[in-house]
Amino acid sequence: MRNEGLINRYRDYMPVSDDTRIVTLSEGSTPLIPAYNLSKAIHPKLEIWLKYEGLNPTGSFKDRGMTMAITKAVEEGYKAVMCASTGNTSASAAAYAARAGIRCAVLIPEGKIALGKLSQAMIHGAKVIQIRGNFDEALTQVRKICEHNPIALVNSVNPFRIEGQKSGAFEIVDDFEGVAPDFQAMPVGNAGNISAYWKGYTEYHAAGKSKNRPVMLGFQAAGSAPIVLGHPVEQPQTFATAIRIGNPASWKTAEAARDESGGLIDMVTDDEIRAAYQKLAATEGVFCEPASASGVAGLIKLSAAGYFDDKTPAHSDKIRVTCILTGHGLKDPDSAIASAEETVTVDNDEAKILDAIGLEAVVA
Ligand code: AN7
Repeated sequence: MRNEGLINRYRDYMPVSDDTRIVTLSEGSTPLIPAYNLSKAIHPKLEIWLKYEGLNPTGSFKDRGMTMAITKAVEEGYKAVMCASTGNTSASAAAYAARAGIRCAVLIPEGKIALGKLSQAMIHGAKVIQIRGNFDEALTQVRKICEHNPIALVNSVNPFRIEGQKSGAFEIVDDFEGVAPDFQAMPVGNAGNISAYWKGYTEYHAAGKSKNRPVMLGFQAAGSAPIVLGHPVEQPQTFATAIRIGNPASWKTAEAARDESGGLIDMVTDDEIRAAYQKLAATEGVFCEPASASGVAGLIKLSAAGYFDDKTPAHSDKIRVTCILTGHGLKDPDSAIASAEETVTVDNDEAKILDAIGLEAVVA
């Protein structure tokens, strides 16, 4: 069946009417991939599933929120939208605004967004403005501008973004035929997505569509971990630029998701994120961007600390965990190249090529 987008798929749960003109790029319905090798490597009881959000139309989960936010902006008569972004929101806003035929301006921290994301915002025709400042400062500025001008704010402080993004939880429960996973691990940046997933799981549970709700495990980068530290971080740092955020807008709702689910929000170092990023690509064939690997990095950290040892559920001998891989690896080719073995260059000669391959080691 053709994918008509997540608003149509989950219409009963979305704030639209029969008259709403839906702006969609056939987002959502992304694959849920079993991670056999990772599961085995991390903990004998874990059954890890990867929700590959990089396969959304602009390569990240942001499209779930953006189809809803742009649909409503058009319905409300806006001719322009604006956002602050660490990259993916700007790429998604630019694409959906282009499709809707409205204007888009994005404010990004100068030099701190991945190349693929920048190229997307540019080619979709957004006005791309780099500021000398970080994401948090950009968001403060955009909120002010949108308050005083006829421009719709499409960051996740826009409640329609959360409505769209909650569909990720519906899809997971539908894939598992009416049960939520025992745990869900995911990155936390501005904290909209963990809030949205919890809302989705909660609504589906209340509607009788899901037997249970998962324990939510959120992970910030250690250099950008305001929720873990309990205070904003003025100069957030991490190579996972998507989550280089020091003062998350959805801080309170993320804490509520954590506490109501009996979960936690912890931090992982850049080294831990990089190791998980490489492992996903090299042992599962799944290429996500660095920030997206922080959920897997978190699972590795928790497992090593014995967190899962007493968590086997009564209904199964396995602990089922979903990891939300929020963005595609191609978003950030620089990080991939910097994290992988260097290429080699040799003459076009069979013996030299075999030597470079190290054939004996390969076929042994
Ligand atoms: C790949 O694009 O904030 O906790 O401006 O791009 O909902 O913020 C991106 C965030 C995780 C964190 N993974 O999600 C932006 C932006 C990826 C991301 C997050 C982001 P939230």
